[in-house]
Amino acid sequence: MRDVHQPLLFETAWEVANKVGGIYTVIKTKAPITCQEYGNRYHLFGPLNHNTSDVEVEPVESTIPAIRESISALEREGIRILHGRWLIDGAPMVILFDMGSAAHKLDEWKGDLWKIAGIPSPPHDIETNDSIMLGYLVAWFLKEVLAHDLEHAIVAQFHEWQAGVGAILCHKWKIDVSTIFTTHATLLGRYLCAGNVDFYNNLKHFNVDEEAGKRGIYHRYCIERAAAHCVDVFTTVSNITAYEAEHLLKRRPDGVLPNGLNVVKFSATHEFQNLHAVAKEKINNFVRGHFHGHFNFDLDKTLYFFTAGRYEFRNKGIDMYIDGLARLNQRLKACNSPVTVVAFIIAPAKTHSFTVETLKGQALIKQLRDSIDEVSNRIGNRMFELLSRGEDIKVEELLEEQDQILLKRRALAVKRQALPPIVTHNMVSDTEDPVINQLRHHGLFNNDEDRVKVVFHPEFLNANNPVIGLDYEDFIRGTHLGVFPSYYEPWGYTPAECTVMGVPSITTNLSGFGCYMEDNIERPEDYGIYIVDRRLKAPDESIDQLASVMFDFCQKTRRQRINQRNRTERLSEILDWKRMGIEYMKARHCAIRRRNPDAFTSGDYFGYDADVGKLSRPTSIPGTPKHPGAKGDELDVDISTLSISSELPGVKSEDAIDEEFRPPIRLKMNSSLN
Ligand code: G6P
Ligand code: 1S3
Repeated sequence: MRDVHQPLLFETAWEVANKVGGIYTVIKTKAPITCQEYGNRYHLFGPLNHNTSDVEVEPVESTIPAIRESISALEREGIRILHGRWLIDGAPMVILFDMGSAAHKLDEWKGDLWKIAGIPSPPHDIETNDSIMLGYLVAWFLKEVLAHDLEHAIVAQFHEWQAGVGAILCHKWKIDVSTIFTTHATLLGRYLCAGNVDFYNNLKHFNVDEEAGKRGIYHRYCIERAAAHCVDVFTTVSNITAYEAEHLLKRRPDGVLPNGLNVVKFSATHEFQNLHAVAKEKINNFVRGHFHGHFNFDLDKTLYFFTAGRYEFRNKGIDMYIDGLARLNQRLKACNSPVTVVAFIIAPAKTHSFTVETLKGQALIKQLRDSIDEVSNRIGNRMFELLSRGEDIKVEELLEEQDQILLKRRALAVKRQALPPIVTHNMVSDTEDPVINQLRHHGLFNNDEDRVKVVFHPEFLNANNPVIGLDYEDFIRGTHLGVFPSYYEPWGYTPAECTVMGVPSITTNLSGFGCYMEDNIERPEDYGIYIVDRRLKAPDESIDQLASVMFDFCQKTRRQRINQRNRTERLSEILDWKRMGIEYMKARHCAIRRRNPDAFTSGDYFGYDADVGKLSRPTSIPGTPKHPGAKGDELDVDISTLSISSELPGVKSEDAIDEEFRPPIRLKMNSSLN
């Protein structure tokens, strides 16, 4: 019998060493704890994409004979494989398949998939073709490993529908591996929500085949649904997606594997506050250039809000963010607020390049800064000369005429009539762009009297960007509030990333992250996690709630903001993979047990301590301590004892396993969601 206590673990995802979206973050940030648990028994399967793997993966030969032999077996059939160390924390081993080298098998495999699973695949859907090739290569490889390693049990986890074919084949080919399929969203859910559908109220009633057919994704949907049904353990990333999967994929997930982050703690507690100040100064520089000619607001009283992510206008709540900003603008204007909000929207769209106006703004402000530095230098030298000779300084003579002219020219150059642009790039289709149209609809044009200014940056950030020269992480640090009022968000890494960097954020009770925080913290808002109700409120009310949260945030003093950032940052411990990873362990144990029931006795340890309840309010609630000497905002519970409530089986006796499913999640929904 194979050793079930020291199994080999293989995880498959399209995003292994290949960044597309959130799953890359899951796999990458989870690697350290999985490597710690499995050591060299852990491997990741993915596609070989030279653009990324050439810089992210160091080719090395495997030290494990069964892996080497399996690689050779596939290579003998013409498959090109890169085995190497992924150069990230934990340095896991990856096995990347060159899809091109398997193309000669594609037709045979497509026919086979139809024959054994009844899953069709149209000829020109490249993504589906790739997922079929990945699935067949992974299943083939696993068969080889089993043939060459007779010692270890194997657990294979498949992420998202693109990896689903491998799960289906493990079942159909009766490969002796314990399988887990984890979906990070459902295809239908994403498509339905992006349209104007009252999704959550109708979840139980959709004719899923018909809806998938109407959207041209029936074959992909078949892969996803079959994978969910073929595995030993089916999981999603949040309760809300579990509910969705139950109705759209027709299998209730066995458990929820919430997403964690690899939390890096600074040795000095206040280091992250210093980093905020440094990054904010860089954003200030951008703002000076971008708003030149209309820079009539005080940066000391300016707050930076942002939303960021995949450009899914409705799903990611960009529509609601803009609606909320419009109301915030009215309210700040109505009360003559001294505060200005610069609201960023960072979501990649099709663009040609930066606009000349955007580049010019940064160039002008740099020129002004350089000229001032030159002139100050000359003045300094003059003063030094005079004083070293014991002469007096006549202040009015320090600035020479040519320098006065230079500075006047620079000052004239930064004047302009046109308003500061609302978008930094030339869009491929400006007139049809939903963000720009919504900004136009609300008249958010960066007028001088507006208290809310907007900047749409339709490209992800990086430090080499000539306009906002900051990596995404540094940019987040420099902001004051992340705003993510998503309608469809299985988890939502963006507010979680804000949290671990001590930046407060707004999320919704339709996002996995928001629900998780609501479930685990008594008053999330005290920790800088604001949750807008998009379930029970009509859209207009939700927008009002969002605008109120933003308005109230604008009333905070600097001291209160600093205090709140401290609390937010402390929450990072509950988002750490060290805690979240436990759910992955449970899922793996459960899969192994289901496949190998005879290998366990009832006393075998798989348990984790039961749920100990919610994180209570911080002791310094609300806001800044008002009295000198008031107690700080330490947590009054030991958060290391916190555990999420998961009904994943695996902790009870074998008999109980199948009864231990999570009870159906019943969301209370308002009927007027749209
Ligand atoms: C951090 C820095 C402080 C700075 C503050 C600004 O806490 O350590 O030196 O004053 O950020 O906070 P604000 O919310 O106004 O950007
Ligand atoms: C999905 O990526 P998305 O942004 O398309 O997976 C992410 C990782 O699990 C999750 O955070 C997100 O909500 C999903 O939507």
